[in-house]
Amino acid sequence: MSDSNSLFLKALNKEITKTPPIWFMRQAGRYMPEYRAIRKKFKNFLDMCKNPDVCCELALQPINAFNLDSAILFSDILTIPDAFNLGVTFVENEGPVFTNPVSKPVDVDNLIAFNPDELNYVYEAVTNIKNSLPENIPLIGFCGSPWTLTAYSIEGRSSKDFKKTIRFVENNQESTHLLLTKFTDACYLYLRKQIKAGADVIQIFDSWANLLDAENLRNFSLNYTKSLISALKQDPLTANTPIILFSREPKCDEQTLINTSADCISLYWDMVDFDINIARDKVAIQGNLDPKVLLESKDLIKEEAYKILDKYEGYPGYIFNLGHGITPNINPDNVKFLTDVVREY
Ligand code: 1CP
Repeated sequence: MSDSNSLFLKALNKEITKTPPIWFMRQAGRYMPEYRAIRKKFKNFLDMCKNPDVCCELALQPINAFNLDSAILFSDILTIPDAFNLGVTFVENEGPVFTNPVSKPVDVDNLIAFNPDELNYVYEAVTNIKNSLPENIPLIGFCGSPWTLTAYSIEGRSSKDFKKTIRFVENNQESTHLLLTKFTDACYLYLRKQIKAGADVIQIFDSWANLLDAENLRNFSLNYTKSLISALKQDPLTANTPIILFSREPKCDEQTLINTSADCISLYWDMVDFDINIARDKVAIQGNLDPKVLLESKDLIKEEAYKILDKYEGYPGYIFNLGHGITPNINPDNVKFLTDVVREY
């Protein structure tokens, strides 16, 4: 795909665009009636992710409904722990539950070797989606950051504070580093295959970066994300694929995020003090409307969207997005309205 045809690729290339490209984190999901209609045919969410034709249909739903500037692969970040045989299931109203989590250091030693071909269903979905999209709409592939995958794999479920994970990390630093290394290697092989299958852009979700203090953030999260990005940038097959890093409320400064060598930083909704003058000409910026705004009136949605648009106006490489994913309680009409507001700004 040539950059000239895609607003999104232009912005990732740090160009000023006439109107900011727009897509939404979790743009496919339970808030859409057409998603729920398909979802109810599957008991287990992961079974749905393992069906490439269904993933293709789901990834296209928001493109057809809102005419967005990018599609994102329909899958989940927990496909990698699933391929490590940690027994990932999704429990109704509870989220992910691992039947076989990492509980002690020996569990890390005994992990099976990651075989990227176990996730062929993901690469097939990528190819199907890519073949179904208009030529000028790029496709984002993704993975969880090594740290975020580690947190779920130790905790065995979602949690507000990931206490079990924090305790494990404090008591077993060496094993934690080994687990992070295994996930970093797996992410590299996984993303490489997504790109080979047709992904135009990669987003790395460090959704639990907020659990770590400044020193641990560097040790357990950013260093591994940086190695992952570096491996992709050194590989001729993946070197030119732009990488977006979403890091939730990291306890670090702007330059530290820029130093990961990501091409774009995706800002969490409350990262309002992030200084774009430090980031200018170094990275593109994506974000960061508070998703809760989409629960409000149209007037308020417009007002809040304009605050964001005013703030980033003229920034070389700005992509409009939410500061976290769309939640199931959001009305799709408001998503359509917001898209129009951004386009007409
Ligand atoms: O039952 C259902 O319908 C499941 C809901 C759902 C969906 C639609 C889950 C379960 N995952 C997904 C898809 C998904 N997940 C996508 C593709 C859809 C799109 O973006 O259009 C992506 C990119 C993800 C990424 C993902 N999964 C993240 C990172 C983004 C973020 O929100 O920070 C995380 C943390 C997950 C884990 C996950 N998957 C699903 C749940 C309920 C959770 C746990 C969230 C938590 O711990 O609170």
